[in-house]
Amino acid sequence: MSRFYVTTPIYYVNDLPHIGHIYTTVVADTLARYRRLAGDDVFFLTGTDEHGQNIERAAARESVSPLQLADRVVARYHDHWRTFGVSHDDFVRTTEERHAAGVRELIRRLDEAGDLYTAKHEGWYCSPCELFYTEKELTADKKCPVHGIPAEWKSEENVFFRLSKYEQPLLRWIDENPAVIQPDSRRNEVRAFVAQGLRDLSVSRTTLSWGIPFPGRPGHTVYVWLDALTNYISALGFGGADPSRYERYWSGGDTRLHLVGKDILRFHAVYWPAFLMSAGLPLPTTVWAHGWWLRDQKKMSKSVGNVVRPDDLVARFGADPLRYFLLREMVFGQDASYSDEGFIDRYNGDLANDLGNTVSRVVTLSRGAFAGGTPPTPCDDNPLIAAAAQAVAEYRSAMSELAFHRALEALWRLLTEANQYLVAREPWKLVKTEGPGEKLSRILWNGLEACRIVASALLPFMPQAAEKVLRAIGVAENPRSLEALAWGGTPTGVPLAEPQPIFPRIDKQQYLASVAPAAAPAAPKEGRKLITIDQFFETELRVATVTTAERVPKSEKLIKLGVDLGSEQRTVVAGIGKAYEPEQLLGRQVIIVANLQPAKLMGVESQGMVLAASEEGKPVLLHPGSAVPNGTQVR
Ligand code: ME8
Repeated sequence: MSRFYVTTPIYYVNDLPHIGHIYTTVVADTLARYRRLAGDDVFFLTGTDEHGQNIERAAARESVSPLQLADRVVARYHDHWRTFGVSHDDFVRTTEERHAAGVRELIRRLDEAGDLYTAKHEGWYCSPCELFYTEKELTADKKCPVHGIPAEWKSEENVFFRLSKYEQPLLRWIDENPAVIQPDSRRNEVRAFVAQGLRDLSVSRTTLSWGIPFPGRPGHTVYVWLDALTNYISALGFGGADPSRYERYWSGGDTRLHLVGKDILRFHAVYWPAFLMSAGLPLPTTVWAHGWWLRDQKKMSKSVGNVVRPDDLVARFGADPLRYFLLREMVFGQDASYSDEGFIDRYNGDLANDLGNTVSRVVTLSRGAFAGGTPPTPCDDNPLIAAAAQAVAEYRSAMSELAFHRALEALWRLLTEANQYLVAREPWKLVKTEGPGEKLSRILWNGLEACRIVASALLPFMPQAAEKVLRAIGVAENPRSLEALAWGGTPTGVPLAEPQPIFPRIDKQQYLASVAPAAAPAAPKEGRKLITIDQFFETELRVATVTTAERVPKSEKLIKLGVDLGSEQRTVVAGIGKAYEPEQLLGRQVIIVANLQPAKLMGVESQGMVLAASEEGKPVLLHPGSAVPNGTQVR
């Protein structure tokens, strides 16, 4: 049994997950589920990166402590991973003591190896990267090459790690283990970066308080990347009282796989292995860098407002179609683009039609012909057997290369073959001409069997939907091993329920219209349209105090507010959930449009509207400059 350790990056808590974060986690989950089916001893780790200046600043902006901010965001991560069926074995937070213990032990070893020294450090610093750049690495106008914002000049006394000492060992490691950095193009990039010469790395900060105190260097805090990277072993108990998991999955493991986005490859393929070399610990066996998720071919960015969050998609389709889309659409090593049209086409084409319809067609035919159940006679001699064996072989080889899109393509080829097989044999005619005999039984059983193999192989990709397919075709329990992919497992003569659409087809035009951003109001042709004061006074604006606030389920934007208008209590739904947390709103005074016709928003009736200024799409609530009685009119 092979010991297989797989990790995602730990996510910063100054942002909520978008499809880029979800992608890495879904890849790790699919792989973990697959390797468990393959019989491996799997450990799958994810978590959150909670220290650093950016998080300190984000918390200060919201007037909460960094830990309060982190707790809130971590709760959202847990919700997301539950929704997405993510089967991680552990979730590490860098604010946990077990993590700090691991960091202290790693630093002790770096120090013992003579690889730490103190010196003055000056340079151009990008705070979102938490990294010093050389002048050459900055753009011509001294901006960060990643974020495009001006770098800050910083000068401070730091602890340095002798990274330069590991230049040759790193080159040897890369050359002797050609598969250690994937894909090859990225390995070449990393190799070239190391070969051009490595400068020692500053691994402490004196200007940062929100971090782990640097052992033995009062006033210094551990550099966030040295802190963060250590999660991969601290979570396993390295440096703690019980290192058994560390011994099982890291020092004694067979595969130590880090999945990362291409932007953080250097940290994982240069700094992290150098720290481990210095500490005398085993190195990762693979660092796998994926490409970038774009939206409509453009970089996603909060300021542009085009970041794809999963909430609306999940509320409408469930999590599995998004898991499928992400894994089917991104070709390993390349960037991929999300578009609403691309998503709905995959959903309707691959899931509703190819998978859903094939399953419901054979189930309906079997029920009709064989007393509401699966056919009585199986079949071990037909062209689908070879097609299935080939699809499974391709699937397995693609999975071992982490080529998820190819694994899915192989399964979809089998679905196509099964459909062609059924169309050529016309069981719907046969049932009328020959009745439910052995021939019909074999044909329909073969159709079900192809669906069973596809659904079993899809369990790692779409755990919930694949299980539904298996139940729909009469398989009572999920397979526990890849042996289920061999021909012959569909039970004969078991009852089949009436098929329910697993992926109900969605009208594409209606869907695209429903997700399109509201058209901007047409600009008046001649000048601005002016209203009279009487027209303005038709709008009744009043001051109210928020008494209750909760998120509307399944919506990222909507918050349901109970407000006190002095003479009455009302419920108002406000689209401010991306900018405010419910608990921040309690006790606040707000301005309400009090004579608006009630409207239902995601099933909740809103009796008014809360006024907010819109700063690049981000709502900022309006309130009176000093407290006034509830119900006071605004004019
Ligand atoms: O980098 N497409 O955390 P993070 C694909 N805390 N992947 C994307 C993406 C996109 N549009 N945007 C982000 C950190 N990612 C550190 C990691 S690990 C010791 C510390 C990926 O929350 C990004 O490439 O900013 C990275 O792999 C991951 O999301 C976490 O990003």
